[in-house]
Amino acid sequence: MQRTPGLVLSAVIAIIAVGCAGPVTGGWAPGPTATAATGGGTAASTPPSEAPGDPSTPGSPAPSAPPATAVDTSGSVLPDLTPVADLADAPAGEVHVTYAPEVAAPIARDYQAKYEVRLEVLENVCTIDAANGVQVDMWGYRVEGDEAVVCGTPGPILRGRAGDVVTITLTNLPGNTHPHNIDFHAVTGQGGGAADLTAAPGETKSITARLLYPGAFMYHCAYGDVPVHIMHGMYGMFIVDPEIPLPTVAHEWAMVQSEWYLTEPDATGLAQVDKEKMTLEEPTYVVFNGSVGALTGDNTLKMSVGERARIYFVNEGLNLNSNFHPIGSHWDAVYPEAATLQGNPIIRGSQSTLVVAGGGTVVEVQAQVPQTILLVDHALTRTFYKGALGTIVVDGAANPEIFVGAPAEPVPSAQTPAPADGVQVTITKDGWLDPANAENAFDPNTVTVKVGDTVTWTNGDATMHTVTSGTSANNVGTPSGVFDSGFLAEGATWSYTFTEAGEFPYYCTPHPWMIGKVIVEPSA
Ligand SMILES: [Cu+2]
Repeated sequence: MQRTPGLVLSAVIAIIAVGCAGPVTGGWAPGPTATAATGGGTAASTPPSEAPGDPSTPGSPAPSAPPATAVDTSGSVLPDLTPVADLADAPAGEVHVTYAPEVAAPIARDYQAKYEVRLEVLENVCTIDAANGVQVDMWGYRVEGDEAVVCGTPGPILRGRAGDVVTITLTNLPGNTHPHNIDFHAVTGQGGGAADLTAAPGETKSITARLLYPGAFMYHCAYGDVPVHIMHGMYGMFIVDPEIPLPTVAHEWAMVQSEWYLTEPDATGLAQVDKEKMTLEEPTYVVFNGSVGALTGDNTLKMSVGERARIYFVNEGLNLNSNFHPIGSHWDAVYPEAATLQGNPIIRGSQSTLVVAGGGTVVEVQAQVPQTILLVDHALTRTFYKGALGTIVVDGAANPEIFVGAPAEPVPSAQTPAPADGVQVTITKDGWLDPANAENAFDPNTVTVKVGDTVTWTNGDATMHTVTSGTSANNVGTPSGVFDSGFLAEGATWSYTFTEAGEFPYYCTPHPWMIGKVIVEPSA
């Protein structure tokens, strides 16, 4: 078992909690090397010791002028700041807070303004895996007074514009049991505001901060044992629009990725946070927007052929990097690290983009053909076994210049299309959502046929499922390799002809609590 070095932990907590007005002493001192950067020179003007000179003249000096490709970071990329005293209030009606996946309209005004955001801390028991009835003691945030919101993970999606001044007020509700705060990665100042926003239950604190850099930034609680507070769900996103707005698109959405490290749930379904799993970086769940299914089924994202969508994405961690990928599509554009400042390089037409823990990205999808795009972390055990799945349902006209599918006839080897009077099994609508109903997700759950008979499954649900031979226990499926339909979209059918007697249990790969069985008797 790994243990947190107590000295390091307490030092981190001390710095976050009280800030550090003066030089840091002891083990946290940056050391003599830190002074090298203050000498007025740049790295490029000092040839590295291993720079090649003239090999015929040992010790000959390297060129003294910087190479022509030297990066110039001498100029400022910050907005020309309008003095705070001269700032007008943001226009009435301008929206600065929403809940994921919705984002506020882009802030496209051509001047800096000031505005206020008021948030509250929530501590409530909330469901994070409806299909299995798993609940956690969830800590998070909501907009002040928004009593319709009882589960605060992820916290509200904030939005402003580079150069704006935002006053953020945080109230820790009186019924809560822990102090909390917020470290905004969008904020320049001690701890991203965490020290000054630390509020005990019943307290209210405020900061006022200038948004200097555009992008999509994480925010999170940074109180006490910070990993534990983040693990309880205390995080969100702050979108800062650049001074020169990004191009207008048909849809903008917010997605966050995060991990839950949990014990086995008790008889009521309540799981506890598990610090050992957290320390080992072995999450129980990896999810988008806080819970399993937050972006699938009825919660799917939707767009039409010809439209373009932009996703603001933050990887809240706690620990894992994300390998963000759209199955069946591409990132038509990526703003790496969510650094949307005008002039930064943009990648066009990539497949997967790396999003570090505590970082973000902005990606754009161009809808080319009707399909269901699967949004995944392509470390795919996180998607197939731990929940990291979102979907974009694309409607519109097919385009055979781009894709011609044959969804009704996947007929390899022993599989043949079912006769009209063959045995039919339906994947029931929303059957997978209710764990108590999981054995009715395939209807009928058990069918008995003779050798040579064909069984046809039809997906009557809006979510993709599979028919995969094998057993499933504790939500871990073990394929037997006899048959596997692959993903079946809504309305799709798939058939398999049984050529041997026996019992053939099966399950759905992304939802392994969905189970069924085919009993094959010898033919007469
Ligand atoms: Cu907290």
